[in-house]
Amino acid sequence: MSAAPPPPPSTMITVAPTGAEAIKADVPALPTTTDELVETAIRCERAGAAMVHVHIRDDEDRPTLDRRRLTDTVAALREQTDLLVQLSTGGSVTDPFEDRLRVLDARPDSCSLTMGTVNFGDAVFLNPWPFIVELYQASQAAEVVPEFELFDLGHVAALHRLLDAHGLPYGGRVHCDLVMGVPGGMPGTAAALVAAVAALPPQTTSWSATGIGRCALPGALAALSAGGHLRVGMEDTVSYARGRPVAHNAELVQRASALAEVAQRPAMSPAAARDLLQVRTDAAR
Ligand code: KMH
Ligand code: ZN
Repeated sequence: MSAAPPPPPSTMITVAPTGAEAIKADVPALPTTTDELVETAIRCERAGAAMVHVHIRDDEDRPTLDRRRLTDTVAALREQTDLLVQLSTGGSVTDPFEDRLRVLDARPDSCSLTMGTVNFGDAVFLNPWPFIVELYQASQAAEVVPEFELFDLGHVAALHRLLDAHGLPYGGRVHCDLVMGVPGGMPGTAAALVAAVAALPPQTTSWSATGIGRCALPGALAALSAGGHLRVGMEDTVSYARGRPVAHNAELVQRASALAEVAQRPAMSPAAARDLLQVRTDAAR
């Protein structure tokens, strides 16, 4: 176990605007079409986001990993914004491993890579070790920078094992996201965050935190105070405050930006985030 890296001078804000779980009919503000996603990305970039974590939907607003649609979405986001584009390889809990691996064919800057299986509400988010290794090696070959999604302390231990056995990611940086408050994963508390950060592998160069549901705000405050970056968005919470639905993802980014400013670690530009994560330069502007 190692000490956490020193607090960075600025904060990378990732927006996760859609996810695979919320249903458009229940949450009309959820961006599900490409046009809605691009409009969201533009507004979130203006509000301080540096990266967008993308799940796409089909014409009926259902989660999909359709390769053509993923490729077109990456292109549309690159054309209209400077944001780093991170594609989810988690998809939805029903997506087959084969489709999750093929996400890399869409050539994003970054991809999520979850470090273990976790109960996910009433479902199970499956990430067996052989799949983790295959996805990791595919990300190295495709020159896509992974963001290691850690839902539990066991996932932190699995990251030690992965890096020890298979070396550093493409680009040489190790960026983690602590996902806290999923029913089945670690709780969204400062104590859990501190324990997870203390257990991160020594190769870790940056980390962020994501609080699910009512853990969104406490998670962000704990992350800022412990030197982490932030992920916010309607994938993680559809409530801005008790009884007040999120009207637009940009509201959550604005709030994260304001908190980062108060913490004297203002929001980082996409260019600075490219440098932080060492994403491929042919994908950069
Ligand atoms: N939708 C969850 C089952 C990821 O994007 O990699 C998985 C998830 C994590 O959202
Ligand atoms: Zn996701």
